[in-house]
Amino acid sequence: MASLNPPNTAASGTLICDSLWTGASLVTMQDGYYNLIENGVLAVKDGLIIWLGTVADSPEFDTQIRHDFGGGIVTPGLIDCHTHLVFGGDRSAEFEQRLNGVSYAEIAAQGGGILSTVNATRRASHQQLFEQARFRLTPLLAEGVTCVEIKSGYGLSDDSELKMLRVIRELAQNLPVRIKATCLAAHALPPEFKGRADDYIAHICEVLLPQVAAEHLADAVDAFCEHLAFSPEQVERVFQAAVRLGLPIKLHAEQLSSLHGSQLAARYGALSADHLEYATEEDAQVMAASGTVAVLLPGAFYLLRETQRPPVELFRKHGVPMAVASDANPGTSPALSLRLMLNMACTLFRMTPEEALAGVTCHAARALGLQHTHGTLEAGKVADFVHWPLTRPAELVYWLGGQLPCTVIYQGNIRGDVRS
Ligand code: DI6
Ligand code: FE
Repeated sequence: MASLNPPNTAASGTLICDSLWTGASLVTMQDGYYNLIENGVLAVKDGLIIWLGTVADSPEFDTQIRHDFGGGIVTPGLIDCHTHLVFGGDRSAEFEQRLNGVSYAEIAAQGGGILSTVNATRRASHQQLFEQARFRLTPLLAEGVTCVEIKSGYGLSDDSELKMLRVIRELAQNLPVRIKATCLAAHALPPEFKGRADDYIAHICEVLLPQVAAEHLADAVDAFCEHLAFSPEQVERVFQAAVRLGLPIKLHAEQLSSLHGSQLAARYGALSADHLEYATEEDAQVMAASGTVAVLLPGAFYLLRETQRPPVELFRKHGVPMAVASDANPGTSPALSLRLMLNMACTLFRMTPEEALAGVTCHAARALGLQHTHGTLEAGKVADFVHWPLTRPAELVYWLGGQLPCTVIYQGNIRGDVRS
């Protein structure tokens, strides 16, 4: 006979769970707002949140583990939805050159920039790339990141792009963090295809992407739509191939100039368009209509000493969800702190602390297609959450680095020292 009780409820009305978390305020981030539950209760079963609310509303719980936080706040696990964490070498020498007055475009034209990282990445072994990326992930994890996206795009040959994507998959298997892999083969023109950008695009569409899809090595496809990278027409061919293969799309758009790549991406139902310093009101309207997330990257803006801010007011006006990410990469954003990006999103881009926090939780989840399982504290979602020794959520954004979380709960369990 079918039970009259929901599956986790004993006959007495007691809720059966694996662990119960009490004694802190819950910053749920539901619908993009703090939606604070003071002195909250959070019940976890099978790695999912099965109940949350106030002490007053709590049912009886039958649980093995009771954890009293003794104060502080709890947020969803932080999500860094745009990174390039797998790469060989570093570009501190170029950083120095730029400070001596050489522009990013000039460095790229001299064969530096992205291509110098491509050379270093091609030379590096799978194991070297894995170890270096793990080393860079450590500080992100230490500050409460439970989900991260990592792009390829420094290989630019079949072997090297596949090597990068396999490294990303291996990181996902070995580290206590949810990792989404994105194929960014259309990041720059490889030297082998100099003067033949259309041929490289055709190669990506006809050879590389089908192989990536066949081996399930990527969760999305990205491209760099810019004068010094690929045109909207070329990007559209990549999108068509991605659609044929059933892969979601993302796009680096309007970072240095306005080519309306963000509109193109939105018309293809992209998960996100990223950077967007030069986005227009029409771009924002088309993105809003398709639910494409605007991923804002203050690290690259800061490092390039950009002066054109992304049109946050227009995204707000038209209801475009805004995410914030590190863009961690060796050239334009050697950023290994998402907390710092939160502060920079407010000081440089004029986002509010609540918007910035939504940008690394619920809207970041949406930018990865994970909005139904991640990004907020809600019953039914994965139990990724972070306990902070802070009194107000805005404190997370206000401090420039500093205080680390007390406890990170990943898939329902306390995450130990990520360095071991
Ligand atoms: N935009 C960026 O800021 C990075 N890639 C991109 O498409 C820069 C990557 C690099 O310079 O290595
Ligand atoms: Fe990027």
